[in-house]
Amino acid sequence: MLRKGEWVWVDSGTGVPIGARVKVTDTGHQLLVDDEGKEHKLSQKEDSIRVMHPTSVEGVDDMIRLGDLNEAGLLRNLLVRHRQGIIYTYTGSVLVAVNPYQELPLYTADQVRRYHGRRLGELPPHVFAIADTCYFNMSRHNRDQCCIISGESGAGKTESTKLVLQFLAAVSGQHSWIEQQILEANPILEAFGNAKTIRNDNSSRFGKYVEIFFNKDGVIEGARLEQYLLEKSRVCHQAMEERNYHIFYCMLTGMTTEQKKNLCLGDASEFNYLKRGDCIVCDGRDDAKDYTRIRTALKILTFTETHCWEILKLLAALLHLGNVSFEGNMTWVQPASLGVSLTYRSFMTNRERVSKPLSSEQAADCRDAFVKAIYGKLFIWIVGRINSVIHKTPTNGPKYVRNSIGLLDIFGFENFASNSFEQLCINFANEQLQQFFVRHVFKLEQEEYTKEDIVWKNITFNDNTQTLDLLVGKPLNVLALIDEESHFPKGTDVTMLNKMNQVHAKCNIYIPSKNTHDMEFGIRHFAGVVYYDSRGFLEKNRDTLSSDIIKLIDTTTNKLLRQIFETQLSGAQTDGRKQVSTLSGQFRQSLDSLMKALSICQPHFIRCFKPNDNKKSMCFDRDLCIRQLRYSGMIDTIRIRKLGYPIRHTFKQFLQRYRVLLKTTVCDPKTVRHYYLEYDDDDDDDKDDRDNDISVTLQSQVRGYLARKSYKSKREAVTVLQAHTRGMLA
Ligand code: AOV
Ligand code: MG
Repeated sequence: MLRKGEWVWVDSGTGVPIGARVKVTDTGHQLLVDDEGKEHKLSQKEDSIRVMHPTSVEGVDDMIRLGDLNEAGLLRNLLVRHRQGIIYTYTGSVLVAVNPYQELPLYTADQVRRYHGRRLGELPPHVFAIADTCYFNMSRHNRDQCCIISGESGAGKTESTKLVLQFLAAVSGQHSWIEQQILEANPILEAFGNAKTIRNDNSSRFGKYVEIFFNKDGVIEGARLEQYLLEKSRVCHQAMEERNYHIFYCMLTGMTTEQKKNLCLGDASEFNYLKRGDCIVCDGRDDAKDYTRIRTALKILTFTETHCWEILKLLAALLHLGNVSFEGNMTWVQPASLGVSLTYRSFMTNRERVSKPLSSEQAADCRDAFVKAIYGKLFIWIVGRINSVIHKTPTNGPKYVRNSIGLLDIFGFENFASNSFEQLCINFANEQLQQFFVRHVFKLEQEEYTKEDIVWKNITFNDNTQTLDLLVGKPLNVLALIDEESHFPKGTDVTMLNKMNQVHAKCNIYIPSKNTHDMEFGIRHFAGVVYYDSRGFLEKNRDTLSSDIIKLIDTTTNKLLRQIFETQLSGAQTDGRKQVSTLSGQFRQSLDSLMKALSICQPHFIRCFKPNDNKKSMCFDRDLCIRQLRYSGMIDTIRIRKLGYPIRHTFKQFLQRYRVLLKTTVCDPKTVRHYYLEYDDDDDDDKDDRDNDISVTLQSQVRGYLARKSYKSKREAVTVLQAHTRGMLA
């Protein structure tokens, strides 16, 4: 029989039970009101109702402590806290951060001081607590740390990254010029690499890994940026309600009339490349103000006036190119002109080089490829320049020690209505990170058991090895096949797809296309099945500029343009048909070195959650959150824990609960005290004590207790333990 006011779990119709409270109506009938305010009749479903564990009623700081250690429990814990305005929650040492979509007074200098030097779990969960743990572990153990920040678009990865960086800069406490330069790299990166999308007004369209270097005194002395896979297509095309990269709108509102006149620039609405999404202004952003901010940042990072002007000139050229249209039958006077390069394609026959005119459509594609290549190279060049300023290799000789904290802010798992080559690369990256995460959680769990002398056997965990094998592991894996076909002059998307279907037909992770007209194939990712449209794969993967365009660039006197294409130009001069590495090849390479770097660090994880799709505060979408709980690995974390020993008491709780089982002799406060002291003072003695089952269990509880809390000295530990045992057995 349920009592009035009691909390229970009821079926929500979505597979994940929802919390509900027993209410008694005026007529004396009982009914249930669930977390979303919906009323449920009691009578029919009583057998599907379970009483809620007290920890789920109010919510807990660490989800591991939930009595109801399941999806419903995790979900409700986030919900209850979200309603109280609490955005941070732990799952063990993993931080879950729910985007508040409002400014919270959580990040002041006072808060930095409050969290600095405290242990994880001592204070309410906070991104600063994770940052401080990184800093503490690095300084204490001289070990490199990394912080992996994940989540879907708009979940708060970039903001969290900035907060960790802000904290580290504050506690490393020098307010030096280099620190300032590292912080100022961000506005530049965001100007050139972020854009308004339907999911996020400031969406990063590239992945990044920032390593911050500290000297032996814990002072920041430099940093290094690595960027991954900028979305180049955005420069030429944007979906409805989306914008091109911020920098274009900023320069057009921020430059002086004089400067604009010089570059023949007007309003954003005059440029095809800026209005494809029918969205010129972005609510809540002030492009003119941002322009000033970007210029200041560029100055701090030692970009000269000339550099800046060259960049603006190049960006203006891209905008003008976007307004060029092509008609049939164009004739050109100059042979190596831009016009010829965009409207003709030359190729080698057996004997000679011939030129073929392109259709106006092909010419427009050629123009876009040119523009995308320039923007992509410009971005890489800017990152390189920033690195040359903030990343100084140590000059103090080989013995010089420095430690680092790496922050990974990378695109989350993607599954759209239509997925292409970019999604395959992004999801591949996420598979690798997922494996890294699950293995880490598994390892931690194992370490905990070893520490407590608990036998851990026969526990195997299914991770996503199979998917990774299909993608990059086994012979003729998916990425290898794509690469092979890209190098093959006659290869097309169709021949590539056929090969994949053939080779992987029997693999249950791969879903072949349905028939010969179907251009889609599917892959079972850890976060769900994604269907990829193979059209355009090879061209995107080849990522080459036509040799005509490279030749054209080689004729330019524009210094910046020559600089950003430096590698291509030098390559073109030596060997015209040199095999360039493919996009997926490059991506795999940089991902490999990222994984290598991560694997030698002690990792920390921040899982960012998006509470709803409308960028609204105080609105919690259950379905959206359960999906994120699943693919962020939170459910895996508890699954692993449940495979082992999910229930954990502190020593005190344990003793309170089981003291009745103790033999009276052991229960004598004096003996007990002596026993523990003995154990604590001399490890060799505990062999004798193992005769008694209960005392062995107790002993490992004591050890666990001592391990969990850390004390400054053994003396302190003993005193605390003494006080505890006395209190408990009194
Ligand atoms: P993302 O990096 O995860 O998305 P952002 O970090 O850009 O997401 O966050 C999106 C927006 O959410 C920000 O512009 C803020 O308005 C808001 N926000 C996030 N975290 C906080 C916070 N702690 N406090 C206040 N507001 C916050 V993407 O880059 O799109 O994957 O590609
Ligand atoms: Mg971002």
